[in-house]
Amino acid sequence: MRLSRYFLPVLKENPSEAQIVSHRLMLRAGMIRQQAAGIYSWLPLGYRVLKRIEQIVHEEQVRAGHIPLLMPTLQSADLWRESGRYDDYGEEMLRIKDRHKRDLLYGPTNEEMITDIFRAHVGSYKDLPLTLYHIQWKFRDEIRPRFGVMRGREFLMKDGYNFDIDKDAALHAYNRHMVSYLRTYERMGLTAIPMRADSGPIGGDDTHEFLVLAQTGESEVFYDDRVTQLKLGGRAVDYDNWDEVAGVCTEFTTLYARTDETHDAALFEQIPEAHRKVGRGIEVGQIFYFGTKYSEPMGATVVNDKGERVPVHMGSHGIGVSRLLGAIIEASHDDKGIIWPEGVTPFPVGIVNLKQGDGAADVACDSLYAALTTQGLEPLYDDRNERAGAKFATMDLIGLPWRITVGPRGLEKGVVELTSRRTGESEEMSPEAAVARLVQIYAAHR
Ligand code: P5A
Repeated sequence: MRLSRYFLPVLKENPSEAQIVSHRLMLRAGMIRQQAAGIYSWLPLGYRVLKRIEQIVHEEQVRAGHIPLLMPTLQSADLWRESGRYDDYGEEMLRIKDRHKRDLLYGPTNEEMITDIFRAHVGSYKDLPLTLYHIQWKFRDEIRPRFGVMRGREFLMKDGYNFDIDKDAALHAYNRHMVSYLRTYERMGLTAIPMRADSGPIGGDDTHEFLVLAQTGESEVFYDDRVTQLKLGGRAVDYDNWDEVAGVCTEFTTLYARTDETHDAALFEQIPEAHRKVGRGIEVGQIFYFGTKYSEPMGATVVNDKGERVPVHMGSHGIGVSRLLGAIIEASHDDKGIIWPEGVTPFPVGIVNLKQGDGAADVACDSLYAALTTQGLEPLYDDRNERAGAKFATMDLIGLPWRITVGPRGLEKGVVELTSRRTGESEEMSPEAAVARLVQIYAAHR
């Protein structure tokens, strides 16, 4: 993409409405625009990151054996009357009437709708296990929408629902989600810690939230700091192997890590003092096992191997897709701007032409552009007639992890400069070597 032809409305001034750094940087980098309280347009740069995050979520869900579909944003109130949640949900639910005076709502979550799909089409234990998911906009009329996309009213969620024959099988689905979430967040460059939590209006006893540690987080968290060192790494996990999947979950949930909702002071005291930490975290996901809470009242049953009709055991599992942009920026920025992890960056690399209009520099930039694009690494090429300082400031603000700087002086020696946004370190090398280096770096993130 050539910056001269792109739409990147960066702001020079700090927007006064933004209280936390991620919100400020998303506005300044021209990623989002607020349309009403807690409701945002996704401008091209923000939209690219959102799509990258969705892509990683899809890949890891499919890897775990989960099946994508798409349910609508609007739902019939009748479904929610069946589960009993229509009245319980309260003011957070946006209720709508159509022209026939029928009650609709903008879905805050989809347990009822997926249960309806299941009961219409599945009748035998032979069709289990089954996990369906989608990535769809939700609406919750939050009393205090704030911090930009972090607590929106309209927000994008990945929500998945498992259907299993009994509790053990459903707990395996729960564990499988935990492992797939750990992989998902790691690919985004995040450390998200599973913490025992409270289930709220979704229901059930077993639930974990995934928290990214950050001063600006809305949840208070209590943890053994050795938990922050745990990594899945490139480990291949066989999602059909119950013991292996449970083993990974044990590894990640044995050290004490809880939100204030389930905090146990006596247990906390048992952590060696040097490792005992109280902090704040951003909730980027939550998984639930709730058994037959929806299948029983809604008649989602299957015939088991003894010929009896039994309600299925279910759980639901959510990732805050749009919130993740905020969480990643909170975890990865400096005073100049955003620092995107390679896994989610809107463009893998930026090209800065120090002397637009200089024949040699223009030709070198064009051929770098073509070579990177051929390798599947579409660059953002700053081809505007601007001062070098302004071009660097824009690149630093929008946070592409790598920058190639091209200027007449370097080209005389046959070199360009490859700079890491994270470390600020630069290295001179031939344009070909710079492309080869980037291909190598990104190979690990694709
Ligand atoms: C699980 C999937 C559920 O709704 N039903 C379907 C279950 N869980 S949850 O914890 O309530 O939400 C899942 C994740 O969505 C994000 N989230 C939000 N993101 C932005 N703005 C909001 N107002 C908002 N509310 C929830 C969180 O990341 C949460 O973990």
